[in-house]
Amino acid sequence: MNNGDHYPFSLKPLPYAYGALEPHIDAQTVMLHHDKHLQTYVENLNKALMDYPQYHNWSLLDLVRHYEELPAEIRTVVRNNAGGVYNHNLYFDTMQTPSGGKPVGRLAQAIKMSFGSYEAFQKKMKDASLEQFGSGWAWLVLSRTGKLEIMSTPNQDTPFAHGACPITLVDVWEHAYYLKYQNRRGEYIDNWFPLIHWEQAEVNYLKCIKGRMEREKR
Ligand code: MN3
Repeated sequence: MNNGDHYPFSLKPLPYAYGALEPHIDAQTVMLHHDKHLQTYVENLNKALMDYPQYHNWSLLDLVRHYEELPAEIRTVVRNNAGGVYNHNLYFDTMQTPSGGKPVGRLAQAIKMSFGSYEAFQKKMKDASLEQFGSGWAWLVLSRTGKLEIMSTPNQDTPFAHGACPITLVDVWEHAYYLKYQNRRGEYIDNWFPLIHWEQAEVNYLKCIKGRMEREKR
């Protein structure tokens, strides 16, 4: 049985309607981003793995974290496309209808402790988004040393390569915002903050902490 988390991968449905993120992100952008861009990553990942049955039981996370163990001829294409699928699934899942919500639970405390305030977190996140040259992502992560950090990655790379665990993320590829914001990436980031699904981010955070504790026990 394929629970969807190994080859052949399929497009994870959007957890909301295309228009759910309006007016911050328009329905057409969400539709193209999910149904076309993400679909292409899914298809290219499956194509890359097709002739390598020994990896057909690897989960998406296995592929994202351990692509370096793959044969050289598919390493880069899996790095880009498994990363593309993983990053977009997390991105779409960690947004919701604009609520103006703020961080909750233990994550709220950790943000306050690490950055001083929610506003200081926003500034750092926006800076990282603007400083990422070309295509990539900005992330709130739990670092290797167990601290909250902001980072950016190019292309479809993930924080796992740096020993960090993702909590929330924003897509700064132009396809994520160009229709509505053209070259104004900063304005898009400002409009992304009210979309953050903080309850989901808290779930991601607690999962990161648990994973870290389990690794330390070993
Ligand atoms: Mn994208």
